[in-house]
Formats: sequence, C-alpha cells, structure tokens
Amino acid sequence: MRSRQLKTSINSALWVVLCFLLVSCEEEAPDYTTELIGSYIVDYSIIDGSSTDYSAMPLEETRFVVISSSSFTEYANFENLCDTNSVTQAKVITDVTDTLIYFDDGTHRFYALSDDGLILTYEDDQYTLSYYSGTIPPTVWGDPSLLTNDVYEPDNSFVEATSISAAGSSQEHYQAVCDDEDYFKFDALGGTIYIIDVSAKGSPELDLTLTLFTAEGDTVAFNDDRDSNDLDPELEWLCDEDGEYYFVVKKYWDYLNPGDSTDDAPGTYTATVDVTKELSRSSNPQHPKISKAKSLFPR
Ligand SMILES: [Ca+2]
Ligand SMILES: [Ca+2]
Ligand SMILES: [Ca+2]
Repeated sequence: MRSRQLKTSINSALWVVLCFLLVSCEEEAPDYTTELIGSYIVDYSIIDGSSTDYSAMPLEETRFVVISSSSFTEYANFENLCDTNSVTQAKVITDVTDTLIYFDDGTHRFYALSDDGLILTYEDDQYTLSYYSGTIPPTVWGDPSLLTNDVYEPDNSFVEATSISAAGSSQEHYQAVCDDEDYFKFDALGGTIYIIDVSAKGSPELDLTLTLFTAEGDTVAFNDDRDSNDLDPELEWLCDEDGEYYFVVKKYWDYLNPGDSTDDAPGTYTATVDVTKELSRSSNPQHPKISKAKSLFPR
C-alpha cells in the first residue's frame, strides 16, 4: 500500500516538474518582436549599389523608421518637403523570427540587432539604423524656421539675415530642403561697385538664384545664372546710396514655385561680397531640373 502511495506521489511530482519545465520553456522563448520595437534614425543605406551617408545630413533630410508590435513605418522628408505627408511606407508585421521580419504584403527583411540599433537587409540593399529618442517626424519637417542645415540658420527672413563683410571674405552655407531661404545683409557705400558672388561648384546639381534688396525690402537686382554655362548667380551692382542692403539665396525652383519643394536638390555653396573682382555677365537662361529621391524601401 505504502509502495503504491509512494509511486503515485512520485508520478504527481514528475508531472509537476514536467509542467513546470514546459511553462519555463515557453517563458524562455524569445519575443523577437519586442526586441525590435523602437524608433530609429537612418544612418546609412545602400540601395541598388548606391550608398548614402544620412548621418552627415541635416535633420531635415534624414529618414526614420518606427517599429511597433504590428507595424513598420518609414518616414522620409523628400516627397513633400516640410509638408505633413512624410510617411513613405507603412507595412503590417505578421511574424518576426530571430533573423526575419515578415509583412502582410508577402515581403520580408532580414535584420540584425546591434548595440546602437538595427541593420536591415533585403537582397543587396542594406540599411543601418540607430535608436532615436526625438520626435518622429521631427518638428523641423513642418516648420522651416527650425532648419538646422548650416551654422547660419535660422536665416529665412530679413530680420534673421546673416551679416557678411563686403571685403571679400567668403561664407559657406547650405541650401536645404523645405524651401530653405538664406538671407544676408551688408553695408554698402554710394558710388561703389559691389560684386556679389554665389558659387555652388561643390554641388553641381544645385541651381541657385540671387536677389538684392534695399533695407526697405525693395528689389534692386536679380540673377539666376551668371552665363549660359554656369548655373551660379552673380551680381555686379553700383550702389547709389550709403546704407544696409540685403540679399537672399534661393534654389531656382523655390524662386519659381514658392511653397513647392518637390523639385530641388540641396547642397553647399559659398557667398562672397567684394568690390574688386572682375565680372563677365550675360543672359539668364532657365535650366529645368527635377530631382526625386528614391524610397528607402522601394519594393
Ligand atoms: Ca541654409
Ligand atoms: Ca535658411
Ligand atoms: Ca541659377
């Protein structure tokens, strides 16, 4: 009798241990989805063999990915620059394994977690993401007054204009997305010829314009291209009266279509105001140019 009771007790104990082990095994199964949940900023991408270093770009031009338990959302500020429509791709997550994220459209991404964030791959494309704690999309995407593309920002108005010497020293600026406008001001003497030079030689796709104003905001002169072979603007200007003068540098399409930023390439340029340079001027031909960025996850 005792033996039967002992056997029953042992069996019960074994069942308890077995159940405990089963529950333990279930609890120890990794929740891969949870590991991926987070907000990320894109540092680097390789798409169709073309590399892009987003970490070197101002905040208004980089991209973000937000992963929740059920969705994968990409944000890019290129299709409607500084508009609210910044979600370029939203996918529903159906499953996550230790290496793969599956979506309801039948596509998938390989992933690998790193100390800093996440690496996503699909065929030969690769995206390196870092954890990001800021607001997505960034506030600047809806407010050009918050642009951060160069050290002179914000300079999108007369009152925020950057002072520049008329003695020939150069300033390096950046023309960004979001209808960036860069205002300058300088003191000029009546009877003096000034040369205002805007050069984007390091950014060959950047097509700039230059408009000169009085301190009252009246337009004095405008130039788009200094000649038929050079998209950079330049003005030779005889100052009539002592005073403070302003000029603004804008991308050609921003000048032509204010508020529509779907068509301009950003880039760096230098601005110089001088009284001594020689200048050769000619006509202002138009140079239509449409630039569209590719989606981060085109497939
Ligand atoms: Ca700027
Ligand atoms: Ca600006
Ligand atoms: Ca131009």
